Amino acid sequence: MKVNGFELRRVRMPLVAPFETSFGTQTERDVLLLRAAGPDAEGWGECVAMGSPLYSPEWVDGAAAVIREFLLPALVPAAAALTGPAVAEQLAKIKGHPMAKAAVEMAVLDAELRASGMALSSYLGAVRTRVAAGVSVGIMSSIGELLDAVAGYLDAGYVRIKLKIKPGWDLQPVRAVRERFGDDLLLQVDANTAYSLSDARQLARLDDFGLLLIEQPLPEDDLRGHAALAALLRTPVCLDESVTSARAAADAIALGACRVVNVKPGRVGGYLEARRVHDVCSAHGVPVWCGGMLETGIGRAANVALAALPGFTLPGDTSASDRYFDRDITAPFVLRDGHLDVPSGPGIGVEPDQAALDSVTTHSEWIGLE
Ligand code: OSB
Ligand code: MG
Repeated sequence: MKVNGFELRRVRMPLVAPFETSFGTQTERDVLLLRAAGPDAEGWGECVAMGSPLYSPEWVDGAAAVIREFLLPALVPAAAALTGPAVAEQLAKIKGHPMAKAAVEMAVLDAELRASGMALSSYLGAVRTRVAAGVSVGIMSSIGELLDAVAGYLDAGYVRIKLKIKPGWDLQPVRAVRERFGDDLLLQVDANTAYSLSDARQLARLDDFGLLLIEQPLPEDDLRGHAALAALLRTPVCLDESVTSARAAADAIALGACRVVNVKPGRVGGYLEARRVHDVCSAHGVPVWCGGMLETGIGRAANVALAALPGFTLPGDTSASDRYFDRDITAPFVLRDGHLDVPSGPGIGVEPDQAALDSVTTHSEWIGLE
């Protein structure tokens, strides 16, 4: 499929409430969107890099720069006949920048699938038409505020709660949520690398609360530390930041560093590598779930398609649009009985609402592929 060029669009969307993690507080989502355009179809990609390099080394301005200066120019020789899988091949010689690469691949894959009339979910191998929705609940200024937020999400129908934790905000919020909502609540925690192995004794106290998992307690390059910690905990260790590829997932599993994996397509360089992470984990009997990066409806549509693969046996952080934004840039994803429907139209199956998109766009540029 021929691609003439890409529109890079920066959008700025206020979050419905501040989202605090161990690495910082976000009040808005500053997102980079890509539109691949060719004579046969156009397709959308969303870059999940955040405003600052606090979750991973990428950030949105840096992603825009690498896309403009290196990634799109590397596609030029293949622009007359591009496919989703060809994108990673063309970009392989450029080191790093998985989130930027993932956005480019997603836009091309979406265009290719729209041109051929196939849904991304079918292409990836989905086995479900709807996926169970969990929600990631930020660090709050008080336990009361946290309990009110969790109560609201449970009323809305979310089937699993993830609490963000950090040293000083761990046992107390977990205990409070367990006591208030009971032992049947599917509950897990995410530390975003905020602990060290010397915190093992404190983290082992979480074992009393029947958590589904503890996500990324230690730094991303500390697989041995996670393996040592996993041996000291009954709570399963899940990795997020550490799993940067299918190979990294295989290594982590072989080392005993995790029993569960959070799959984020941006973090691993795209939906095709995300499927390989899923495949490696499934081959080892390791359950996976789909993480989130506060995506707009564009990225959410693709995540929901991925989450419909057979190995995604745990509820993901694929929440409804209104958990993030007053107005999404696509038709909103809504919770029905605790689930989101997997889009069934061609490609990612959703379109941006032009008026909504224009109202949040802060910058747009066209990059032709000559
Ligand atoms: O660690 O999973 C994470 C959001 C931004 C960056 C990292 C993470 C998160 C979340 C929210 O937990 C997931 C979502 O609802 O999109
Ligand atoms: Mg995480």
